Amino acid sequence: MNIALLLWAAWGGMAISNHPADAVRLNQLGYEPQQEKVATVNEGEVREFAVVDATTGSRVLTGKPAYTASSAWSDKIRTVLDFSSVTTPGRYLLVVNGDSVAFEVRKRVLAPLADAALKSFYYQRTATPIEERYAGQWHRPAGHPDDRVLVHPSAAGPKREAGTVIASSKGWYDAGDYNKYIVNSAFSIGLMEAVYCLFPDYFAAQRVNIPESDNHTPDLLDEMYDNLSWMLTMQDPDDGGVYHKLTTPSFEGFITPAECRQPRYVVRKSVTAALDFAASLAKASSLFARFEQDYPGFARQALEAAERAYSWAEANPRAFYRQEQLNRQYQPPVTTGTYGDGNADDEFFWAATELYLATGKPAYRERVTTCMPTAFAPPSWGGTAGLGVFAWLRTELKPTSQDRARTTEDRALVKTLKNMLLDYADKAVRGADRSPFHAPYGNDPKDFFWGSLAERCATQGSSLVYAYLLTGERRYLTNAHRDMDYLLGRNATGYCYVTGFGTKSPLRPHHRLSASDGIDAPIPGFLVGGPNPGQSDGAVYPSRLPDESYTDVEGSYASNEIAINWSAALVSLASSLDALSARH
Ligand code: 9MR
Ligand code: 9MR
Repeated sequence: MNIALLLWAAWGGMAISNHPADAVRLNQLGYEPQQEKVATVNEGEVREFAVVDATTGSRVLTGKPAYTASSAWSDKIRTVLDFSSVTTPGRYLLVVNGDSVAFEVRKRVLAPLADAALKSFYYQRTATPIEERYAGQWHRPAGHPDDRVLVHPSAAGPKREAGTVIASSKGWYDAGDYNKYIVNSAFSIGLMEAVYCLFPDYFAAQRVNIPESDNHTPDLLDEMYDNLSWMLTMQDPDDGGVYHKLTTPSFEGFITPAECRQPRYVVRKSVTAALDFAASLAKASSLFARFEQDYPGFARQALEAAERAYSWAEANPRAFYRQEQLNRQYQPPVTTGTYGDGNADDEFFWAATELYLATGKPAYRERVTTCMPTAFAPPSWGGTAGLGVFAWLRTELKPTSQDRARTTEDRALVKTLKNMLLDYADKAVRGADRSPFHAPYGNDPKDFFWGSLAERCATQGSSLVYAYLLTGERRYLTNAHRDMDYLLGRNATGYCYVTGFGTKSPLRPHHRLSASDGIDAPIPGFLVGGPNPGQSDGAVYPSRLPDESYTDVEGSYASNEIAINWSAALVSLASSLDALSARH
């Protein structure tokens, strides 16, 4: 029977209208059997819907809408359908107003996404050839070797004069561009270290087919090592300070790495770079201690480097990265990404926390007290306090002999931070189940900005996972899944925002590697930045509404770029949800 006939039969002979084909918005990857299953009809009145078994054609459910909800910034009224009672694994069609959308119910439905999110880092590796047996059609020669990098005048010191040539190989390209920035690199590592600590067994079992997959170390740590080993080269051996970035003076064009000709520089040491470096390497030191076999000496080296960077930051607390100011003083001017930040309290909190947990030294503990956050916010590259909170919470959730939070004061601190996080979580989930897309994310215009799908939606989901683990209350986990549903298609544009996944996903991301490789399909597994009403890139957008300010064109770096911190946020949420579903 053809599909139209089948639907017609299933719907009881009702005429199929010429409704826009993507009116029905749902998670395009599918649903776990026990998970809440909800779709949003983007327009039109809905009286009834049906779920049909896609193989047999038999109707398994007839339902009425759960509720309608109007947008906070437009006159659009959406209708929400709940078909959670469909729990038998299989393929189905959701039929509504003559439209039909396929969906799947499957165990471990997020596993391929979690794997691909991690694998996306492999594709971003700069200095190793990306081989066909790991990368399939996206194989390519090694990119920038960075074995001859110049010390920029802004970074010169008595022992390393301007123009000194250093080696600073390996690590990941930051994003759609070809530069490497310590702040974002270390932050990305930090997010992944945090999720690793929650689910070590999950990551021990994960294989994503990278060159190191057969060694004794989990792939997640292997992948992080490529970047950590680069980070170590960004420390000035003379004073322990850390260069803010390794960059060309201006952004390269949309060419392959091999075609790039601009010189590359290490630029200015900064306090935020030093602290993010210290925090992520202190934690790496305790994680890699168990894998000496594959990475001999690294754990010790990482901790030493972390402590030196931290001391430098203590001595230079006002050394913020200010690119415009530097460009008035030094040649050549540098116009690439800034990761600028004029407040290092949150970086101090994260770094002092990880160094205290790694060493037990009282000086770090004292510093923690002086730069405590007053409220919880999901972590982002410019606001790292949340990573410090996650670190303290893991001492309660996953106590290990390596973490030294044992004193009464430490326990009291953990309790305070736990309450902060739960306070945030309760506010976040309020109203989600009456909202247009049935998610905690996306109901406030402030939810949409450069990179917000990762920096507001995915990290909110991960924060709700902590709330769930701390309390056992399922509503937090349900809401974390709802944020994932938003990312994967139940949203105002109908995009599944991860390259290579779902039925409608970004095809032209702002990504030099994808754009220059001669392959139509973008490299898979990347979460794009997403709707950004700033629209600051001169691209043509279909709408000015906050949640529809997205355009799948190469020129849209404000809405359609990819980036390692966004990939890390996807690794965090997808792996957490997949790990928890494997437990049920
Ligand atoms: O490609 C660059 C992207 O990685 C950055 O996020 C973005 C903002 O800093 O800038 C992009 O580069 C653009 C530059 O700023 C202006 N000229 C066009 C460049 C993109 O083709
Ligand atoms: O993620 C960054 C975002 O928060 C900023 O608003 C934006 C503009 O400064 O820059 C983003 O980071 C870009 C970085 O500067 C250069 N590489 C690409 C990053 C993602 O767009």
